[in-house]
Amino acid sequence: MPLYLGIDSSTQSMTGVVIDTDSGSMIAETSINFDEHFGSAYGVTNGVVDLGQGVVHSYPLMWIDALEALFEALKRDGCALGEIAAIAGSGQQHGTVYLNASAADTLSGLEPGMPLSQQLQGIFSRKTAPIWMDSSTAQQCREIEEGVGGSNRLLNLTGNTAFERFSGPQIRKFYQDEPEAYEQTAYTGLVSSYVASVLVGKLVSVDVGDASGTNMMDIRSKTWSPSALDATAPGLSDRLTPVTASGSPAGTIHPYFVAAHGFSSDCTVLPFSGDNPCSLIGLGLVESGHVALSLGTSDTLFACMAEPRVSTEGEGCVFASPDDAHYMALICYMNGSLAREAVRDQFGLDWGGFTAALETSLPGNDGKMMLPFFDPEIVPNVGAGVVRRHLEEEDAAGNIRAVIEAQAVSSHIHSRWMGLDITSLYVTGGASANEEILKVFANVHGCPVHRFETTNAAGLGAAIRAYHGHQPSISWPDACGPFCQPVAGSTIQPDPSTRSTYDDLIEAYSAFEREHVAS
Ligand code: XUL
Repeated sequence: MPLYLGIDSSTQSMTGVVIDTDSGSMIAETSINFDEHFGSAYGVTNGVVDLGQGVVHSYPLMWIDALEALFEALKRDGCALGEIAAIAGSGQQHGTVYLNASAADTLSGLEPGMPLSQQLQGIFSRKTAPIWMDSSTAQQCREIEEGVGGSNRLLNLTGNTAFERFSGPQIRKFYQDEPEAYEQTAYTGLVSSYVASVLVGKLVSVDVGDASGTNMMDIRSKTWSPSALDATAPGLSDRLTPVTASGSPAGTIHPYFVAAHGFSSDCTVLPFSGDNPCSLIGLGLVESGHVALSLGTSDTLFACMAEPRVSTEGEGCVFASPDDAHYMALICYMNGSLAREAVRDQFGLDWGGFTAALETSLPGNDGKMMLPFFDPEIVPNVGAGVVRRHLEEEDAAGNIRAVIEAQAVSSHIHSRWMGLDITSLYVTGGASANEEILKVFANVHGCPVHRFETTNAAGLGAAIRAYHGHQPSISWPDACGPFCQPVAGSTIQPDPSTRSTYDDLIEAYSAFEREHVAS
């Protein structure tokens, strides 16, 4: 019975997902919450330390304490770690870890009998790691863009303009603020490559999926871009190992884990990737045109693309897929549930009343429309409070349909840069339980919508990556198949009779948005 382990090293916890590929089932899912286990030892809240002025860091040593606690918890839950054939992982994206020249020897010489964190404490040239929540690097973003010849050059080169949370700007800031510590840095890695390095006992390269979130990888050649590295910090290429394919094994697990936790000495470790790229696999989005939409506090749309197309409007991010063939496009709308709840509350309704209002109103809403930007919006880029109504403010059913149609039409318009023929839409998140909402998305996109229930797509995606990495002759659709099925009976087909209504609405809404949102 081969088992595969996916480890999700996320912002607030370390989670293990174990799959059994004979039965096609997930047999364990266990999580170690950082605050609960290590809040007082490391002084973290929600897994991070907020150092003020946008500086948000975490502790690489804490992640390793959590890794050991996770293995013990999995064993307590009855999981036979010795039967795990391969491990892959997922890490919160963008965070950077800085190691000194002693790291390589310490990693290879790990001894059982002493906790890992005690053995590893001397390997850092910086004790903390800035993570994706750090927003203190605006200046470095501008400098990196200028350094490569402008933001469009960086976008076309790396797939993304400079974002404050991305790794390159974090590295540049470290080099500028702490030049001596930067000098002591022999290896710069990401959360993903760092955790994999500890498991293998050697410095593991950053994979293509997570390297895409650094502003430093050439998105087409999938290698570090010399000009982006030069614009980031001097001598940086000496502090990185080459980008690796996600599917090429990093090595076998270090004997420490065999002795201390009972792993098999044959257990293969694949490179870890970013959590969003792993979620792409965990939702089974392994063919171009497969798109997922997560309807949560914010709504996130992500898609599998054949080519690394970029958004010149700065509407999204592009990452290489860990299937080593496709690309991932990701866009995030701030006004997800927030907008749905604002309109529901305006009319004093519960979700039942909201749904009834959707049921009784007609597709196309008799031409009534709304721009529902109650909070600042990323897609399109507008400040807070841009709520424009082309309808009566007190028309409950009209407002409710208008907010859902605005969200569905916006997801259609603002995903055009991906150049995809959207053939299916997988919807997850709280609001995906609402069939009336899903009908609107199916009709606007003109494709079937399936509901997906997932608690940890990133961890599951990592486990599937471990399976595929260990048995590469299996196709990706076959590897994902048993684990990535929509909820039985949840598929909603588009209603062809609404096509022309929604074609008209797409036109009208685009014009309405252009009129009120300055580009
Ligand atoms: C993506 C991003 C976050 C982190 C969270 O660009 O910053 O989703 O990956 O873990």
